[in-house]
Amino acid sequence: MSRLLIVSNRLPVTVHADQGDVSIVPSAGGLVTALRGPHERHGGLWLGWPGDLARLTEEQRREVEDRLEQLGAVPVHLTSAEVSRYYDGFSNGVLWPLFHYLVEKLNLDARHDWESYREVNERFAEAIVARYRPGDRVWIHDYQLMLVPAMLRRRIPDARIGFFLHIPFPAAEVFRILPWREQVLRGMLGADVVGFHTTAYRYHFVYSAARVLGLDPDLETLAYEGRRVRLGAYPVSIDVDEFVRLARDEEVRAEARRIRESAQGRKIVLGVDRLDYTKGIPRRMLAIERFLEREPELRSKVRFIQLAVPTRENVDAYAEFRRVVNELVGRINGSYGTLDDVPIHFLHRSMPMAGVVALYLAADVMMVTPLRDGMNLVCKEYVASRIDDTGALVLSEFAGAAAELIEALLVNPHDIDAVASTIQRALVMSPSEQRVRMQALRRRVVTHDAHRWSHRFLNDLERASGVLPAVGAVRRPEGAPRGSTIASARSAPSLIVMLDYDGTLVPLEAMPELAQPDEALITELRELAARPRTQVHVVSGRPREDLERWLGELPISLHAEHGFFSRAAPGEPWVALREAALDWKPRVRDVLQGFVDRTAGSFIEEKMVSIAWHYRAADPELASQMAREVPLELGEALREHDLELIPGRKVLEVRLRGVNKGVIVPRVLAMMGPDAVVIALGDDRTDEDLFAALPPTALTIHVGGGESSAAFQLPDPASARRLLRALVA
Ligand code: ADQ
Repeated sequence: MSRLLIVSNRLPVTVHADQGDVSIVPSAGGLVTALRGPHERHGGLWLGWPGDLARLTEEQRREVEDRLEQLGAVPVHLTSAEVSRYYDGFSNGVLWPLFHYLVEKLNLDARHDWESYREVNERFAEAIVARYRPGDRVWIHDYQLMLVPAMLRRRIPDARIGFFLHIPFPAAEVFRILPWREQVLRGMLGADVVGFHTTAYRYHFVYSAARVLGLDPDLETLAYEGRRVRLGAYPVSIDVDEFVRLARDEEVRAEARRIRESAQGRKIVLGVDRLDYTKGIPRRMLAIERFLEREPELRSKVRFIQLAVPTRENVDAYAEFRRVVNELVGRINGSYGTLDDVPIHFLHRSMPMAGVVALYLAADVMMVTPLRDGMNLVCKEYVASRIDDTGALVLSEFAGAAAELIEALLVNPHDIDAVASTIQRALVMSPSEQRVRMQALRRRVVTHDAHRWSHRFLNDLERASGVLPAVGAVRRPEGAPRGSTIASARSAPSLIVMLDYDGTLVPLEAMPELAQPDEALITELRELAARPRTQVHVVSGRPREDLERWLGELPISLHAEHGFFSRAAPGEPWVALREAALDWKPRVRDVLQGFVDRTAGSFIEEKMVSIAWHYRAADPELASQMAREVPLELGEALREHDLELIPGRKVLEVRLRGVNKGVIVPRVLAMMGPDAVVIALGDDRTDEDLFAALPPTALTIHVGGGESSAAFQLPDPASARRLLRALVA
C-alpha cells in the first residue's frame, strides 16, 4: 500500500510547555479520534499545527521536533497572529457558524481573516509538497483547509488527493452567503474524492457547485476542469473496540457505580459536549426546566449531569455563550434546587476518556441535542459503551448521526416542549424497549466503526481516476498543443481553421445577444484570414443574422445553424444545405414554451431550422429535472418529424436529423489541397460532430473542461485566442 499523508489543522498531539517542562499529549476531538487508526496502520505522516511553540527555547524546540518526527508528525508552525486570524477569525468566526446555519453569529468584516486563511492554506500545501513522494495518497481534513486540495493540485497535478469535511455542508441558499464561496468550492474541487458525513451534505454541495460555478449537477461525480471529482457520503465513527474495552474495565465500572451511588437512587440524564453554541446546550437546559416545571413528582428522582469541554475561548461568540449557559444553569438550580441537591450538575472541564465512559455507563438517558452537528460522536460512544443493551438515547434530528441511528428517540432540539416530553419518555422507557432499541443501535455502530469509515474513503481514493476519459484523445498532461505542433501548422503549405464561436472565441454569456465580438477578436480573425493560403471558417449554431451582423465584413466563411446555411465571402448569398420542412415548429415551440413557463430564467431561441431551450440562468436543481423531462414530452414529435434533440451546454436544441457541424467538412476540404493542415476548435457537444467528421490528422482542440474526442484541450476562450495569434505571428 502506498503511503498516506494525513493533513489536518491540528496534529493528533499537542505540545505543552510549562515552566521549562515540555510535554506532548494526545489532542482531543472527534477528528483526531477517527484518524488515529489509519495513521498508525498506513505508516505515513500527519501534517498539522502542533500548538504554540514560541515560548520554547531553541533546545526544547529541537527536542519537540525530534519526538514529533518519531511519531510520524510533521509540524506546520503558525504565528499567534495567524492563529487569531486564520483559525479563530475565519475558520471559527466565519465558516463554522455559517456551515452550522447560524448566520447571525457570522463575523461580518472578515477580509483580513480571509487573507490569512488563504496564506495558511498555502503554507499547508507547501508543507505537503516538501514531504510528498510520488505514489503517496494525501488526505486533507476539514473546514480549516478547504483551499488546500486545489493549491496542491496546482503544484502536483497528478497527486491523489482526498478531502473530507467533518462539519455539515449547508444548503446552497445558506452557503452562497459566503463572499468567498467560489474560492472555497474551487479549493475543494481540487481533490479526486470529496467526502461528507451524509448524502444530504453531498446534495447541498452539488447544488452549491451548480449554482455558484455553473457545473452540471450530479450526485456522484462532478466534471470539473477536465477532471472527474468523485463525491461520497462516509459517516465517520469511533473506535468501538476501545469503548467496549473501557466499558469492561473494572476501574471504569467502579467509577460508574460511584457516580450512581452519589445520585442516591435518582436516574441520571447525561449531556457531554464541547461548550459550543452549535451543541444546543441552552435549549437543552430550557427543556430540562420545562420538564421540572411539568413533572413535580419526578423532580427528586432525576439528576442531570452536563459535562462541557472548554473550547475556542479566544472567539468572542464563545465567551458570551459561556456566560449565557452559566446564567441558565444558575437560574434553574436556583429555582429547583434543595438544601441537599441541585437538579443540574454542570462540569466545565475536559476529562480523560475513562472518566467519560464511566459517565456513559452511569447514565440512564443520554441527551445529544445539537442544533446542527456534522456527525456527533458522543452518541456513538454512548451506544458503544452500553454493552448490556440498556439505556436510552435522545438524539437531535439535526445531527448527521440521526441519518444512521434511527432507533434513537429522535427529537427537534428547537422544540423545547418536545424535548421535555422526550426526556420524560426516555426516563420511563421499559427495559424491553431499551433492549430492542439499543441492540439495533449497537449493531449499526459496531459494524460501521471508524476503521470502516477510513477504509471506505481510502478505497474510493485508491480507485478514483481524476482525469476524464477522452475517446481516442492524445492528451498532453497540460492539455495544450505543444509549441512544435503549432510551429508545424504554421509552416504547412495551406491551412484550414474551423472555429466555433460561443464558448470558444468568446465566453458564454447569460443572454446570447451579449456575446458580441470585441474589437480585438475582429482584428485577430482578419489577420488570420490574411495569412497566405489560409481559410478561416466560423461554424456556429447561431442564426445567419447574428453571424452576418457581427462577422459579415470579414473575408472568412460563415456557417450558421450548425452548417445548414453557409456563406463563402462578404456580400455573397447564404446557401441552404437542402430543402427543409418546417411544419414541426409550432408543435415543438408549444412544448418548449411549457418548460419556459415552469422554469423561471429559461428561454427559447428560435432559428430557421431549429428551436433551442436555454436554461443557463435558471435554478440548477429545477432546470436539471426539467431537462430530463423535455425528451419525454417531445418524444412523439421528434419521431414523427424526423427531428433530433441535441444537448449542449445548458441548452437543449431540436433540429432536423442529420444537420450537424460535420456536414460542411467534405465541401471545405475539397476547396484546399490534400496536404492542407486542419485546425478545429470547439467547446461543446455540437463541436464533437465537427471533430468526428475531420480526418484523423486534423488538430482538434476542445476548449474548456469536460469530455471530448478532441486531441488537445485548452482551458478557456482566452487561451484559444492566444493560439490564433500564435498562428499569425
Ligand atoms: P466535535 O464538534 O468535536 O467534532 P463530536 O463528534 O461529538 O464533536 O466529538 C467530540 C469528542 O470530544 C468526542 O470524542 C467526545 O467523547 C469528546 N469529549 C466531549 N466532552 C468531553 C470532555 N468533557 N472531556 C473529554 N472529552 C470529551 C467535529 C464535528 C462533529 C463530527 C466530528 C468528527 O463537529 O460533527 O462528528 O468532528 O467528524
